[in-house]
Amino acid sequence: MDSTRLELHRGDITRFAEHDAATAAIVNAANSSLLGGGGVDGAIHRAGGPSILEECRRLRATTLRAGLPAGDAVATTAGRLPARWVIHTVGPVYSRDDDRSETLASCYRRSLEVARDVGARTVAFPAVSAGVYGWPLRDAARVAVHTVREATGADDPGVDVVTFVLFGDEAFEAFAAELDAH
Ligand code: AR6
Repeated sequence: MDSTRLELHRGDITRFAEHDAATAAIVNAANSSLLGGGGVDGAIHRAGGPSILEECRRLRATTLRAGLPAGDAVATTAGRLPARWVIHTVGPVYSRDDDRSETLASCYRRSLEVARDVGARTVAFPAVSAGVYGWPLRDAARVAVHTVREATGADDPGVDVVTFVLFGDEAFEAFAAELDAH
């Protein structure tokens, strides 16, 4: 098949609906507890309803007793969201002194692997780590676009469409510039 299409969308990821919700995954910028928070995480749990949190609690009681490490990803149901799965990933907290961009890249790679494992055809990403976790937008966009391009450029790209869903003009412009740059 053709390679994965990369798209941009401005808006709220909880309202972003793919044509076919039955094969759509939405990525959550979560924290290691998986038990909720602010930003995208809060919005996803509010809009998706309690079933997502229930499943996160089950994961914490079974396979993820120590929580989900930064750079990793795990899927749950999407509750009432217009998607079939939420893929929770944990971005690194930005640090000026310590280059954590490999961990940020891993969030995108692992989320795409999980998407492929569950059978998702489309994946919507927020700008992981670019909010509460303080990552400068332009650099967050660079890591996101570069990593997704690289991870989907192989013979078996796995998913058909990856959409970066950006909240606000600054984030949208940063991702648009990065996509145009290559
Ligand atoms: N749709 C799309 N993008 C959004 C939305 C939304 N509804 N809400 C915020 N953004 P953040 P992080 C943007 O803080 O930096 C939580 O408390 C936002 O403007 O959600 O990875 C978690 O529980 C920013 O560009 O995630 C963790 O503790 C981007 O999404 C922590 O925050 C990411 O911002 C994770 O911090």
